[in-house]
Amino acid sequence: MKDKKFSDGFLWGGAMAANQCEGAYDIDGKGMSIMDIMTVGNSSKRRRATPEIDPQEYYPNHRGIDFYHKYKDDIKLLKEMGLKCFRTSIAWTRIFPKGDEASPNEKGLAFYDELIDTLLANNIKPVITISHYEMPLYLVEKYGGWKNKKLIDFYLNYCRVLFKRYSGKVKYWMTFNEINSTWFVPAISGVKISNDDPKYLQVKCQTMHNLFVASARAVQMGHEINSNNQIGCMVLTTVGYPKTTNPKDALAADDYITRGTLAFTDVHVRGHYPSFVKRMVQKNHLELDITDEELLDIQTGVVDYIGLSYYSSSVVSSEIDKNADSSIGGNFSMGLKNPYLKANEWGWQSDPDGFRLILRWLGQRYEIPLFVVENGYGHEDEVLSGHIIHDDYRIDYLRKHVNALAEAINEDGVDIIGYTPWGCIDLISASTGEMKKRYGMVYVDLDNTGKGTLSRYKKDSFYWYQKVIESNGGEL
Ligand code: BGP
Repeated sequence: MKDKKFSDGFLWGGAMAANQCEGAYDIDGKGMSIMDIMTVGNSSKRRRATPEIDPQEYYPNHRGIDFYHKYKDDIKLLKEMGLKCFRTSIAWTRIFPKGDEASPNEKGLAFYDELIDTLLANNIKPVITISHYEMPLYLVEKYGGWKNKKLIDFYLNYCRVLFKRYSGKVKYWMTFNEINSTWFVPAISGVKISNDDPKYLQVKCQTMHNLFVASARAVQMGHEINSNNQIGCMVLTTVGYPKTTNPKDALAADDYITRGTLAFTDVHVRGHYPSFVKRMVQKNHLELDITDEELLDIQTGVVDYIGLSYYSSSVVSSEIDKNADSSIGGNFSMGLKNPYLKANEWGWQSDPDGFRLILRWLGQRYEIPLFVVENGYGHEDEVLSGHIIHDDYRIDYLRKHVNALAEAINEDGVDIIGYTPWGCIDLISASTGEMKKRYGMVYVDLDNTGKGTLSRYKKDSFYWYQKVIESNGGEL
């Protein structure tokens, strides 16, 4: 690996999200966000959104890993690991508790003032996701979520506060975490509609359009407030391999990536809807509220870079597979098992070659910088006496993925500016609400039932990643 080179200034980092780490869900004026009412599903491993709060349920996000109170010590650990940057989100509901207020909550801002200043004092660049599944619950209850255009202005008010307040302190921003997740699960953007509703497609398309307009206007605003700002989109990526050499499977696999991911980056990067989306709207006679001014804004507010998450790949078939056992996991897009790959306990298949494919596809299609802002391996860890955690399975996953990253840069010529593995400190899993699905290089003493001291312990991967950063990817 000695010949694998990363540029000076490559942004080695780690990533977290406010709703999965901060806890302190109702203090200092914070309002309720949709993630605050996600409960751990009893019957399945997936979480579900409940309209009512049931006090009998355990709400892991309410406590998180108490990053809200422990961030100073946590940043010391990130510094010790050598991180150049740290990605987190700002909880919208700390700044605008209901979402539609005219002025922000100063106490909420004060927390992020200190967090950002502490990062900067430790030479760690903050990378900020403006919205990571944390929309105010009130905007769902009163306005019906992102299907309502009024949310565009509420979101822009929130963005204006952040861009002004952190101008010159935060350079890297992302408008919406995994914007394509709303296509798979509209509820993530506060839109309640069942998929057998005749209006399902129309409502989903309108919701996506509203998000695209909000994102494009935020990009323009961020550039106007500080021309040094680098503002990216963020998409969930995964590869779907054709199940057989049947050309129909190749078409299905192409649909999987094109309609599941590239349609979204196309809008963000090229500034217009791809032709197949326009055809879909026409063919289905969708009545969408789209103005010329909005289309112009989408065209003007193109992003500076593509932020992406990548965890696993799957297999796609043109036929409906009736064998339930063959389906595998992933947060939003599912697929079939791949006999060549190993999966973790949650069915996420490790595939570094798939990672390289994604980097090639995005790099070659758009020729703008990529920023890998999520990648990692969810696994239960065993703590041995002396708080030792031998997570060689995690190191193996990360090593192979960093290798793929190096190859995408050095062999394929893709411009990649940084890598922030997910959940660098263990946090609450987004899909399951569990604590045992750990990604961190730092262990947090907390179990699935909320018991634990919240102490932090360094895993073997901590020391491994420290060396990777120190050698700028030379030692893997
Ligand atoms: C992404 C989300 C993250 C994160 C990650 C891992 O989809 O952006 O918030 O949680 O997936 O997923 P999980 O926590 O469900 O294992």
